[in-house]
Amino acid sequence: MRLDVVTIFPGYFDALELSLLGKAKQRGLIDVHVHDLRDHAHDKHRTVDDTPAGGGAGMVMKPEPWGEALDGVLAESEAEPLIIFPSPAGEVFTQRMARELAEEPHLVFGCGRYEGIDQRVFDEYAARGRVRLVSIGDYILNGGEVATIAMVEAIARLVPGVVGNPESLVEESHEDGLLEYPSYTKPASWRSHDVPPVLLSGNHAAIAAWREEQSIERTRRVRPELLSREQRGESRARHAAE
Ligand code: 6GU
Repeated sequence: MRLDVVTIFPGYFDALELSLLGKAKQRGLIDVHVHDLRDHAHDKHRTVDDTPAGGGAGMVMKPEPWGEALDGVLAESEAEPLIIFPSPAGEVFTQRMARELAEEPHLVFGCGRYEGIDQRVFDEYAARGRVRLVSIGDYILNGGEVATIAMVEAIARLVPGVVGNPESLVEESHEDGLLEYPSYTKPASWRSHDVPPVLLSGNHAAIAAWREEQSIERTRRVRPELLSREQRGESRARHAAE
């Protein structure tokens, strides 16, 4: 999978050299190219922002550097890349979206700062190809860089070969729509907290049933909106009465 990132802070993406993703890069499973947007600003101060049309607070990213940077990335692409603009105004990133994006041969992330990017940049690339605005949740970050790192990590670990044991991918939180059950290791007793006896029983069916129950209970407590009506234990009659 090829990944291109356009940003005014390339240093954020040094984090992709670490751990599993760094190894995946070394092994050629993911090919990451980070581009400094300021290389496409040609005035003395390498300006990438300007005051908003119509007035108001903050600054808006100018279209010309974005156009030059993205044209360069697209010209080098052998696929039809999907361009993702991280934005709190976008659709919410989920494990389902990560699975979908892990199938793409080429993703381009355009990291905006300030109050955002001139709307014509989105319009231009949406007219020429595929563009998605994507948010990582309902809170505000200073720019798209941290959101991009989160998305790249979630997507890249689903690329075949990146995670050594693919079985470890299937039992995780969100893969089956539930939160993960609690995990334990040795010793069996630590500071008078015990590993639940069922996990030491050797009874694989009982262990699977306990984990399922723990997953549902945890989800009901923390994220009830993830459960279906049946899993929440609500009757049709109660819903009809609401
Ligand atoms: Cl993708 N960008 C910014 N700036 N803030 C966010 C976000 C993205 N997702 C959640 N908050």
